[in-house]
Amino acid sequence: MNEIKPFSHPVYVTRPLLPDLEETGKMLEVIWESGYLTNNGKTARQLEFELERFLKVKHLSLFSNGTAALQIACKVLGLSGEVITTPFTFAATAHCLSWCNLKPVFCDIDDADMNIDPGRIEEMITPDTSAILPVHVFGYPCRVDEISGIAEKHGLKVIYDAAHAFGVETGGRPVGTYGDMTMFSFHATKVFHTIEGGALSCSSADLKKRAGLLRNFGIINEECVIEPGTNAKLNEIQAAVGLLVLKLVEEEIGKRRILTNIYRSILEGIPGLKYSTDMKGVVHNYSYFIIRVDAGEYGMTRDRLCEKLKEYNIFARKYFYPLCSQFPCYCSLPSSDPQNLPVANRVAGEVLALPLFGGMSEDDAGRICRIISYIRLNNTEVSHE
Ligand code: T4K
Repeated sequence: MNEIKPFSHPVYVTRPLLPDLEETGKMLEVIWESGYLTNNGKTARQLEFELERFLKVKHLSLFSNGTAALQIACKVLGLSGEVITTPFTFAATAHCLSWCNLKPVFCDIDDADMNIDPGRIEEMITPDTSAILPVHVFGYPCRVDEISGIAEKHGLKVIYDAAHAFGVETGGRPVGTYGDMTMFSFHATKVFHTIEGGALSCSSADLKKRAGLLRNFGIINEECVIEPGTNAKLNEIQAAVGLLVLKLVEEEIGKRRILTNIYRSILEGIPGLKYSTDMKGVVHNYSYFIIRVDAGEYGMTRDRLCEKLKEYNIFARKYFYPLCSQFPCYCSLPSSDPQNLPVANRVAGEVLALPLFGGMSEDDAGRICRIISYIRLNNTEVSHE
């Protein structure tokens, strides 16, 4: 195989979807004229309305970020004691529990979808368990029906972390309609974003009302503050960016689908690499492209491949290594014992998120695959142009 040159520019795991600057300027002019910059303004209310339509959910509240939204969901649902969650997720999932004085209890994951394994949840339940916090990791939906069944049987609340699952549907329903509350992240690295931001989809108007109160200090009106809330409001400028990004999001998902299929078709021929495919009955959003490296078969560990890719200017990411259960703040919890989490510990050593964003060209996706193949066959240092 001919030598392949590194990219001349860094290729990151993702790049934010950027709306037209002139159009953004026009939106900002309107906000400037109004002199109204935050506190549940007109633009934020419009975005809330449009997202309810887009995500096909009835009661959606916007927040300053997904982490704050998760914390507020825990407060609104009055959780206490222990919450069963996955260790294979971003730090925010476990941290939101700690910030609410809740104890994360880590449950192992399913090798197939890398989500919490419903078959392992019941054995993690104790008299102190108040809820389950599953994550639709990389936008692949959890086994929601099994989770609902367990929650109902044991009287537990369910909050879904759908940070990666904007627009995803399963079992003929949008992900935001499962569980008591569902959190979406609108961080710049997400398929849909408001630079920083997030939302809660609530299963009732009452829950939405309470979440709205808590994001604004618990203020009912100028003379009545009903409970200790926080400040987790989305401002008007970020809401305006959200409205513009929302117009582009379907096209973005379409481009990512094409790139995903290019990755799949070329990587299929490389021994030792696995990747997820589309699931029957699921509307996907192609938020991440994850490969799993079998070191024995591929001839190199995931860590070595990740380092080699950097020599080609490709900045893949080891999402989600280390596991939350390996963090110093959680590693001494009984549920963090690697013997309790054999699948998660293995998977965390195999995964690598390859670059995936609409602004990437189809040629770039093909070239990344060829580099991955080349690295396998030529385990040597590269020469830069
Ligand atoms: N639950 C789950 C399952 C989550 O994944 C997350 C967030 C949350 C909860 C919490 O939601 P938020 O509170 O964030 O709304 C990134 C994101 O910062 C984080 O939001 C996201 N998960 C996580 C999976 O990815 P890092 O530490 O990997 O970000 P960073 O800065 O290394 O960015 C990754 C790459 O993206 C960079 O190499 C370059 C590119 N990038 C990044 C930014 C910020 C850009 O090109 N432009 C940018 O503006 O966490």
